[in-house]
Amino acid sequence: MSERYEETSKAETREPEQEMRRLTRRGLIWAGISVLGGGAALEYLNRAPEQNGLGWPFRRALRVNEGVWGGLFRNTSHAPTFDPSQRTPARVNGHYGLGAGFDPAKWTLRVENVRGSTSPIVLTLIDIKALPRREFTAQFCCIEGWNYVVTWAGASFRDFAAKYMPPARPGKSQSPDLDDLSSLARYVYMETPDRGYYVGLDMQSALHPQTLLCYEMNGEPLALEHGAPLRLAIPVKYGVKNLKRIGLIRYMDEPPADYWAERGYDWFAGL
Ligand SMILES: Nc1nc2c(c(=O)[nH]1)N[C@H]1C(S)=C(S)[C@@H](COP(=O)(O)O)O[C@H]1N2
Ligand SMILES: [Mo]
Repeated sequence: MSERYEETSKAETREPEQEMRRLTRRGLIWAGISVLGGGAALEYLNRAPEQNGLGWPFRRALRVNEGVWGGLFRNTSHAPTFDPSQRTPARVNGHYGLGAGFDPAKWTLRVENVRGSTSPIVLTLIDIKALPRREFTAQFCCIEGWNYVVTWAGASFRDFAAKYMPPARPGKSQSPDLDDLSSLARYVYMETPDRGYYVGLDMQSALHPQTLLCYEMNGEPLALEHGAPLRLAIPVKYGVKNLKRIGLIRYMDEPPADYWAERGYDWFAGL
């Protein structure tokens, strides 16, 4: 049974206020870059000394954006969705944490800090597939500048979190309401079974209705190179956050480690 994602053509129906917010967000990115002004600046950027692998003016723009994006981002704005006929050929990128010698048949998912549970929970794909199946077609964007349009299917992280609840934030009541973000642990950390790749997510983005624990891609079971048996599909973030081969999900209140943030990229990595 397929519960199709019903938010098609959000672009046309967007509220003016949302549209404004989106434009503001875009504007801030470009403002950050254009402060330096024009082509000469671009050439300068290319020659700027590297700091964590990025020229420092980029680092600085990213740091500013990180600050404003979290505040501007709302769960009410969706990544645009497409008709499956608009799919474009998928690419494979990023093999960290996807070493050989992995047996998807023996895979389990470990979940730490679930509310009301004193020890980690161990799940299988059967548990994930027991949650409602969600499917939608969206653009997948790598920060390297390429993208593809892809149909994802899986369980929404939101449904997962409703069953395996994040803990209450220290000092807050045990409200079962996932919309009451201020009462929940702030972050979600995910890593591959071998810990070779890992991402940190803000709780709001994790609970975004389009964030999927994904086991199908373009109508087929997920291929190993795309993260079988379970990957994250989070279209409100750049590709880097779409962790392939999830081995662990950990609710956290401290900012989690993040593979590419440690190497100079924006921790938030929102689109
Ligand atoms: N385990 C793992 N997941 C990963 C990566 C990786 O190196 N290892 N790379 C990320 C990046 S940068 C991109 S663009 C996407 C690419 O996903 P795809 O190969 O399914 O297109 O995977 C993301 N998830
Ligand atoms: Mo990427």
